[in-house]
Amino acid sequence: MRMIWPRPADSDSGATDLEGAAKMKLYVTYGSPYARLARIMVIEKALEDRVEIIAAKTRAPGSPYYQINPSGRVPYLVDDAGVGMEDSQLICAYLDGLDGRPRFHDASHAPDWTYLTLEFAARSMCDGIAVWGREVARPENERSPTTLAHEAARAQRMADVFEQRVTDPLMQGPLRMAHLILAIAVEMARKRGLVDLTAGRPRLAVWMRAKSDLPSMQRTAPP
Ligand SMILES: N[C@@H](CCC(=O)N[C@@H](CS)C(=O)NCC(=O)O)C(=O)O
Repeated sequence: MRMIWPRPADSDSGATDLEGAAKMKLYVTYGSPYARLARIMVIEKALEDRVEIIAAKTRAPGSPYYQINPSGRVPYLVDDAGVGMEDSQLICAYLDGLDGRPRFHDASHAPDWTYLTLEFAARSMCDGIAVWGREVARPENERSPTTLAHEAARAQRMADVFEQRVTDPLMQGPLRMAHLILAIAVEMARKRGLVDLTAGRPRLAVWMRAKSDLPSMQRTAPP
């Protein structure tokens, strides 16, 4: 995969591994759930020697990070050829496919719509909780109670959906993106003080315990 995006100015001075090959660079913030997905992928795919994790300064006027990724968002991956790409969905698929044996993504050309509906429902839930987290991080007088209530209610409805769906074999089998996204969404809701979405949802609670115990989840837990 090659994306058309200007190479960052510092791509020639990148860190190198023992063989002298340029390392990929993954720009993150440690509180970002989307960056966490990419960090989990680095661990799950044993890419830690090939990917340097770099903390980016986001949401800061004039941040030097904007020279690297003009959108200013994380995660952002600069591959070993200096080509940059953004969005957790793209970056996770790219990292997962590097060894030609993707585990978290379907390598076949026939989409599994049943699975994908679960993945995108989890992504929708995660997006809503991220909006809630951003809103609550604003100064109190800038927060929108309407947005907070809207996202809090969405999170509850989606948790109800997954209370029903986590027993589906697609949510029980080997780890896939849908599992990672749902797990980081539920953890984010609890960690940021929205709510423990597993409370009163016994199936989701059991499912979450197993996911939270994964080494890649533990090692990427937000501060
Ligand atoms: N759809 C994107 C969302 C990325 C995103 O929203 N990242 C947030 C952090 S959670 C960010 O970088 N915000 C900084 C900004 O908006 O300037 C993805 O999946 O990577």
